[in-house]
Amino acid sequence: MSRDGVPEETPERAAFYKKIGEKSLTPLWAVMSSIITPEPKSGCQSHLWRYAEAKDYLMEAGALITAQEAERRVLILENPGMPGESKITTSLYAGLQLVMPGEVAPAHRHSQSALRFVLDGHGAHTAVNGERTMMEYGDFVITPPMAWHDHGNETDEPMIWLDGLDIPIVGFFDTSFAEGYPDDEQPVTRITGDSLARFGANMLPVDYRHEKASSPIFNYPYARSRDALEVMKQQGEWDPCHGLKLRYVNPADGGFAMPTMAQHLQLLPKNFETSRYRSTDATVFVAVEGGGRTTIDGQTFNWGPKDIFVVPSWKSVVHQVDEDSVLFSYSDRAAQQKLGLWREDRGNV
Ligand code: 1HN
Repeated sequence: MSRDGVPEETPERAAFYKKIGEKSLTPLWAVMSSIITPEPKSGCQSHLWRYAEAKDYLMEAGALITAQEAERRVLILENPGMPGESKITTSLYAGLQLVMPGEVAPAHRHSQSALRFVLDGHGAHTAVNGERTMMEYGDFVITPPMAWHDHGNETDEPMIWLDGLDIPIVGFFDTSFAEGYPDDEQPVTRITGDSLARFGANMLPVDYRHEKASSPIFNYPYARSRDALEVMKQQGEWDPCHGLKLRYVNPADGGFAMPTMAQHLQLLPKNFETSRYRSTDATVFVAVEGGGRTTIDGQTFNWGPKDIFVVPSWKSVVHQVDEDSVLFSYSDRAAQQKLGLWREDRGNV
């Protein structure tokens, strides 16, 4: 046995591997230690994207191509450890999308789930299944699998948000379907605010039967989530690893808002330092308010509002903040928990 756990390759063995290779057969013992690792071993690297810098490039893209021509004018946040793969983590995609005043990103649908987290502008809309929602800073908006969706900006300011999709997961299962809508925009058939009224008031329509895998709410307004954290803050019960951390839920079943992706919003009070924490769900963080630094596996990243950073699977994380700070995050925890794969390590706290 050589040092990497792979049995030595003798000339006889090499000849044998070559011979059976022609028959689409290959020896497990030559690859076993690289496919079954004692701990997660990922190509995903820790990385931070400074929003101001990315926004400058996105605005430059705004002058190069219209939303109409691009279908979606997006700069992908591509993990430097996996170039060319359109991935921010092994299982997830992230991008920054720009919709200029007067533009429409045409209606389409696909089997990938999408989330939006609003970063710039206010009052542009996204339409999902016949209902429009106006988007404001920090709003978390979902597009369920195979739901028609289009975006439009009738304001006089550019609108920018972070897109998070489960593209690599859907690709892994070879289950991608997509189609365009015959018109740029789908007909508006429901009033704005309808889904939040029906499902977002701690109540459900009397005969509602929950059959879909995604939440019936498609905009979780930041104002509401932020207020909840502010009230909880007064109680002063801090989790050592997370500060105050809330999970976005599907109100119909208490599960995650989306079938594959989990989202959270957390508040870390001024001068808080979290305890070392790691979990198997590689996580994308967006700084919403405040400022501080996050140390991932010994490497420190300073961040301020709108900066985006990624923590790979099973790497330890410590956040330190200089002022009250809010972080939005998303990961594939929803999928991992359904499959019985998710693990965390809180140290001893
Ligand atoms: C998509 O549908 C949107 O609807 C954004 O805004 C990004 C990336 C890949 C595939 C579909 C959107 C996307 C996407």
